Amino acid sequence: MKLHIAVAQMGPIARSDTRRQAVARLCDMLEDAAGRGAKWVTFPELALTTFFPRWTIDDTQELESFFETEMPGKETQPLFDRARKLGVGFYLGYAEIAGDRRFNTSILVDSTGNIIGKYRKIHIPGDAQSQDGYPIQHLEKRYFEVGDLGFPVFDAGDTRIGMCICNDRRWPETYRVMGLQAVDLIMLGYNTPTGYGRLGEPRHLPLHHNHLSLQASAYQNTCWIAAAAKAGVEEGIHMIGGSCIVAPTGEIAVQALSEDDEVINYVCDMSLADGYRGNIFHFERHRRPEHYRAIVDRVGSSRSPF
Ligand code: CDT
Repeated sequence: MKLHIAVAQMGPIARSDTRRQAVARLCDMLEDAAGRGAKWVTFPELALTTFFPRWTIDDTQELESFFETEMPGKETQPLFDRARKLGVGFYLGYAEIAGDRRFNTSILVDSTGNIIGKYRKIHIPGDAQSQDGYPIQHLEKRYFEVGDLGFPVFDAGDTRIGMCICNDRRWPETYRVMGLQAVDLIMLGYNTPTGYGRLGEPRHLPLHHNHLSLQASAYQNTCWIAAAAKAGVEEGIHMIGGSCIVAPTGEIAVQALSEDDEVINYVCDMSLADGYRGNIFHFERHRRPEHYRAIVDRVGSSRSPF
C-alpha cells in the first residue's frame, strides 16, 4: 500500500501573533499539501502560538491566552473545515486546558474533520522555575502536567497512527510502546532551541540528535515517522528546523531545507516495514521481555550521579 503524507514545518510565531494568523498559515500549508496529493499532514507542537514556555508568566489571564479551552474552537474551526473540504487528515499540537488541568496536547483529525485521536505529552522537559544564569529558559514543567493518556495508536483506514510530542521523541520507550501496538506511522511536532546552555553542548548537536533519535526509532520499530518543527528565530531564540519523513529503513526520505513555513511530502511504500517486521524485528520471535524488567521497575539508573 502507498500512503502519501506531508509535513508542514512552521517558521516563527511572534508573541503578538493572533490565532487567526497562525490558523491562516496552517490552512495555506494544508492546501499546498493537498494540492500535491497528500492525505495526511503533520503540523508542529504548540502550532497555534509562540513557544510561550520560554517565559515565566505569572498572570493567569495572560498564560491562559496561549491555551485552547475547546477543540475545535471558534478560531480553529476554519482548519477543520478546510481539511474536510480538501479531504486531508492532520496532526495538530496545541496547549490544552481541561478543567483546571493543563496539557501539551496533539490531536489526530481525519479527512472528514473529526477528531479520531488525542495524545497528551508525557515527557515534559525543562524546569518549573526559571534558572539563574541561563539566557534560554525552558519552563514546560511550570505549565504542563504529565499526560494521562499513554501512547495510544489509532486505526485510520488501513494505517495505524500514533502520536508523540517533541521531547518524547528522544525516549526509546515512546516508540516501543507504540511499536508493540503495530504502529505504521508516528506523527510528532517539536520546538527545539539551539544554545540551551544547561546542556553545555555545541550548537550543531540539537539537529543531529533530532535525526539520530528519529532514524533509530523508525528502524527499530519498523514504522514511518513524520516530524514537524517550529523553526527559525522566534522571539530572539533560534529553533532547529530539519523537519522530515523517516522510513522504516532508518533513512530520511525527505527533509525541509528552510527554517520557515515549508511543506515536504513523500509517497510512503508502507510495505517497506514488512521485511523487518517479518525477520530481524519480528517481536514475537526475538524480544526477551523477561530480561527487560528494569525498564518498568526503575525510573533512573542505579548509579545516577545527580
Ligand atoms: N518542546 C520540547 O520538548 N523541547 C525540548 C527541548 C529540550 S531543552 C530543555 C526537546 O526535547 O527538544
